[in-house]
Amino acid sequence: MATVNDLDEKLPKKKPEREELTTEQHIRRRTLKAFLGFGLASLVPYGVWKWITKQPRAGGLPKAFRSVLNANEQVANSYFSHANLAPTFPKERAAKNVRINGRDGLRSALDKEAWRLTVQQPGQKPLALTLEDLKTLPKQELIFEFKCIEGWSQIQHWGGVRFADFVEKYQLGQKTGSGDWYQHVGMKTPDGGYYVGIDTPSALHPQTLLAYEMNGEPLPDLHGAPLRLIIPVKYGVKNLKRIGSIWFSDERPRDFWAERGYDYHVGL
Ligand SMILES: Nc1nc2c(c(=O)[nH]1)N[C@H]1C(S)=C(S)[C@@H](COP(=O)(O)O)O[C@H]1N2
Ligand SMILES: [Mo]
Repeated sequence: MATVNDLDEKLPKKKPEREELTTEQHIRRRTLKAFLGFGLASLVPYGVWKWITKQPRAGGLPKAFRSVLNANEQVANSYFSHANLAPTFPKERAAKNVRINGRDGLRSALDKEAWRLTVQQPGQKPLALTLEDLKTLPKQELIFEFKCIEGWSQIQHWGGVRFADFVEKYQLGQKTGSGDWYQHVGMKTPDGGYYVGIDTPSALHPQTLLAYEMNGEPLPDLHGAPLRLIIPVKYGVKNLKRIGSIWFSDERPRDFWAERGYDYHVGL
């Protein structure tokens, strides 16, 4: 499914001399873009539409429309600055029967004792971490509305460690010397059957978790035991279950659903 974020690729490429456009011309382009965006938005399934229109407002427009206007990769990356937190809910609102969706990469058996989280980045010795290693970091709980691109959403309760804390503890993500951040984080299941690519700013968002608990209990297998990604600034597809390895790079990692026609960023 094409999403409104594809819009930029469909519009004529911006000319290098765009600095010389008058404000008037800029506004006209903006308006055209927004207009096309609304047109495309009308093609989304009703459930998704309802969800879009229910969203909190940002700058006078529902957030999803706002992101259509911001639909260029660079802006999208900085758009979810740390000030933009997904709404959270009291524990009692969290679903008891948590929906299961997607079993790619979960079909083979997994020996949880032997499981390790492998972590790689260029020029650094790979790490092989146990769940106990991760549990030495502060536990963070999050109750938020999980959203699947297929049109359903559910308030869910997750617990784990902040991705940002993990990165800090193991000194990951930044290049030796320059201190620049790698642009992307890749993740895949131990069998390689499911994989995602995340832009580093989204991975470092304070609500992004490496989760090992659901409703206060260890993760059930089909929800991604022993460790999964919970990333509220993205649709469900990016919330990889059963993480086997994580790597940092400037090359855009392969992404299971992007390879099947979905937008790469699927940001919210
Ligand atoms: N390994 C793996 N992770 C996955 C998927 C999958 O098929 N395999 N599906 C994704 C999709 S589309 C969604 S909506 C969420 C659903 O998570 P849940 O089953 O815990 O509800 O997991 C995501 N992570
Ligand atoms: Mo999904």
